[in-house]
Amino acid sequence: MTRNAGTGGRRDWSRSVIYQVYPRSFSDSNGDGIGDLRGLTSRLDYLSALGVDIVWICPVYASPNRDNGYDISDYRAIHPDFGTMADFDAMLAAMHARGMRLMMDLVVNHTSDAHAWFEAAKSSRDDPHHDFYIWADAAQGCAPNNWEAAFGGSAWTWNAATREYYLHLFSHHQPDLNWDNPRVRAEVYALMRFWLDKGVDGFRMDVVTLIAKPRDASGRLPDAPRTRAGDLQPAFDLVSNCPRLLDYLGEMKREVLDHYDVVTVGEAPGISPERARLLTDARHGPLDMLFQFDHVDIDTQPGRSKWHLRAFSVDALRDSLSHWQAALADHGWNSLYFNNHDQPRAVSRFGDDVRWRDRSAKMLGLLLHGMKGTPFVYQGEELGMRNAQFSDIRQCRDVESLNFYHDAIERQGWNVQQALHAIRAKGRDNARTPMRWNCAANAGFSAGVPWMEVPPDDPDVNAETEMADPDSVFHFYRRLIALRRTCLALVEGRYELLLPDHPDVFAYARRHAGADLLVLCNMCGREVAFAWSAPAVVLLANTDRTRLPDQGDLVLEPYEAVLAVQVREPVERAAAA
Ligand code: TEU
Ligand code: CA
Repeated sequence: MTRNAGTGGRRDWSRSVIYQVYPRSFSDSNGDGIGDLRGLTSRLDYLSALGVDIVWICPVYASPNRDNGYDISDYRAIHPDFGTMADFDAMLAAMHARGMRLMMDLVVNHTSDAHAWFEAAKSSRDDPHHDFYIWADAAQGCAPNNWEAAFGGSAWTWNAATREYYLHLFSHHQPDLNWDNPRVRAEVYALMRFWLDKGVDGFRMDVVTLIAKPRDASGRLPDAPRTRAGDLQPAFDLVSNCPRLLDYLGEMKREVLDHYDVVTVGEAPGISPERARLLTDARHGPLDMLFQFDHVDIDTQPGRSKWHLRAFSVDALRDSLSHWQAALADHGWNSLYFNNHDQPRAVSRFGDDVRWRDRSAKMLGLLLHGMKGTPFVYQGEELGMRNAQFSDIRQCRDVESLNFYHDAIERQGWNVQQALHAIRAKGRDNARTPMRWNCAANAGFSAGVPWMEVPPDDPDVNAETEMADPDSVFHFYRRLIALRRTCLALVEGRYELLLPDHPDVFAYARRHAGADLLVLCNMCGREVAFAWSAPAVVLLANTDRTRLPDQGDLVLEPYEAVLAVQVREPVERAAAA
């Protein structure tokens, strides 16, 4: 996985499929109800069977867990909940022994307010660590600007000891680091080298596009534009397009990334396709790929917070994903995801998790893995795990949902059911219920009381049952992942949208010298018929279809998904008939 910096070559990870583990909810080895590193290590054969080769683990560093580990108090220590550094080393060795690579979560836009740097910084304006963070005087007795925090309230909190505000784009327990300070950058590069020297193979960089803050001529952080709905977006759009971001990531590339075999994915809320192409251009870009957010905002009312729901439409999803396929077609590289620890389960969001759970989960997998980019599979997605159906706020653990619930009811006039309805649809806890391993108590996740309830889901939605069923979502994902290893058209084929106006079918081709692949996905629970005239042989489908007709109507079953190779020559046509 050597960086081909400057050659324009695509690293070998472009055939990889990356599996995301939320360690707290993956597998508990010691019965304390919390997933841990030994538990994860015990499940590596399962990941090998699925066929993934890079594993991204969410943060396992020392943390007060105000945001479940995205508030780090010591970057070089393992949180005791997850085990010891020896457990980490054993897990890494076990992954490498299976030909797997480990991607760690690098959270350096902010630290925990319990980090020694912040403990010192907040004590005095003269402390050597004071300018590791972003401070500003009050403006007419109020916060320095109108930025709001992603978890509610102002992005500024008053610090009495130094009589000034500090910035936190997330919770007030997560003070933003001052990347304008070269000492901060040097500390980050040193901690990156610490993990890379231990053999870590990659980084997922948490909100990396937010690290550089825009300042006006007077050095002030300017107000963010208010949206027409009046719901001020966190200043993500303003911040993520700050010019100095390219300087800082370019320095990180020169100082660290170019000296190791490392794969990087930057989490990029607010990023534009143009800047994404710049950041991930294999010829000179500092990062290998990015997580953009456009397609996971399509069911949010424009300009409002994610809790203001809007019906999902195939048009919106197709436009969003096709736009990014086109934007990064020649330079830059897409990550491909529907699920992660911050998003509701896609089968509940874009499929039908009651009547067509199995088939719509497979359809969404094929829709995503058929595209150009690197697919990410989030734990349980390969089983068709769905949202948790929370009925009481006490079932939730996420700071974002808890803050929203209380603010909506106490300040915005929502009632309990309205707030719970929004949390059932968009709450991050939907993705954080324990992984389902078997039919035993707690789905085999823990012998103790899990930190989050295991929803009373379908008893057959679990790894053991699905590994024994060749027609399961698990084996469908396994076949999808295997195809990416052998089918060059899937890796390099040019994306071409088909049926651009169909209200229910998302269809596209992947044009390649070796073969033209066709992906057809019916994204609704009804049969759909449309004219079709491209004979093809089916490679993979979530039904028993084997061919596509060379003329006449094609009828897709509810949530049917097909990956096929288009038949090109007359002689092939005859064979396919
Ligand atoms: O998420 C950044 C981010 O944009 C999320 O806040 C997302 O927009 C929101 O959760 C959608 O509901 C990263 C991590 O993935 C997230 O878990 C952390 O809470 C956040 O950064 C702060 O580190
Ligand atoms: Ca445990």
